[in-house]
Amino acid sequence: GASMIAICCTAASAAGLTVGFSQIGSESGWRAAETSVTKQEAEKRGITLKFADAQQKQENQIKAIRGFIAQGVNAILVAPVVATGWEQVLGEAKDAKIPVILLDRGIDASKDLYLTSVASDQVKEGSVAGDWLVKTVGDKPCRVVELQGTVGSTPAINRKKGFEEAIAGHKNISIARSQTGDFTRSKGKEVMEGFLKAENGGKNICAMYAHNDDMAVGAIQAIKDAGLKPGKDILVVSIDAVPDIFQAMAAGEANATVELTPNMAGPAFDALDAYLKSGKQPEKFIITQSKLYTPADDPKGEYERRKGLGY
Ligand code: GYE
Repeated sequence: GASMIAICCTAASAAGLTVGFSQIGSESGWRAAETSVTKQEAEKRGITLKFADAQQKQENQIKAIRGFIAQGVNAILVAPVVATGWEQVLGEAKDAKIPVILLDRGIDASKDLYLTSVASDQVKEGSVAGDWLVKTVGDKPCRVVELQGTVGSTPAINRKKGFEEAIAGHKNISIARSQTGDFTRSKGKEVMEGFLKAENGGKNICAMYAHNDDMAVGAIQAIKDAGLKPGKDILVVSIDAVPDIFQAMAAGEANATVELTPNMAGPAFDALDAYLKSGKQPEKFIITQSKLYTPADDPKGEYERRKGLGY
């Protein structure tokens, strides 16, 4: 009722707000960019951002959220490292009447535990990657190796699902091996080394699908170390569109990436501002766009353009 609106809307506009941000870590170039863009977006709006890096551990995220609640922040942003285990701590934020906004990953919990979630359609990202491979290989047999993201994270689950849906109708394309590289370059390289050894030095591998560009960049190094040409002997398709994948594309070492904007915080802060000012309930899921890039899309220009975007 009106009194509720009155209570919720006494808060000033975004300026003067204090927002806690529980960030997963900096496992990838994309996440480092998300962090710098979030800080820029807060600065632009006069928001005081309290930043906590969890070094990839959910228990550190939960601790950080409890700290934000104790400090009485106006709102909490969280990029949830995995999909499960959030009910308790988000229930505490709800009891404290502190709105929570999810960034770039989802959770398996009741939607009334968060104001909104700003993320890409990760199933679509996987199917855009799969569709590209289907179009590229035609009916040629193609054994694929897959580098999965962090086990139990929504991007890893959904990007696998989307890719498998896209190749399902094409019996000539199959995923021969699949393992997590935890979204990092070093793990991506290490897991790819294992795939190459297991697949006749890589001669049996037609394509590598990585759930993010950082693992793909690590895998590209492993392919070169094995004496093969990434982008030619083994096709390389991944997701994020970070500058370094465009550098690889320009060198003919990568073939396709699906863009993921690092600016999740802009839409998040806008939704928060409208909610605090006028009690406006945002869409539960604010979906960012996914666009395919290949070497036909001026990779050198894309590299330069993105270098300035906080990467
Ligand atoms: O693709 C990857 C990061 O959660 C969608 O997390 C995000 C993913 C992104 O490690 O680079």
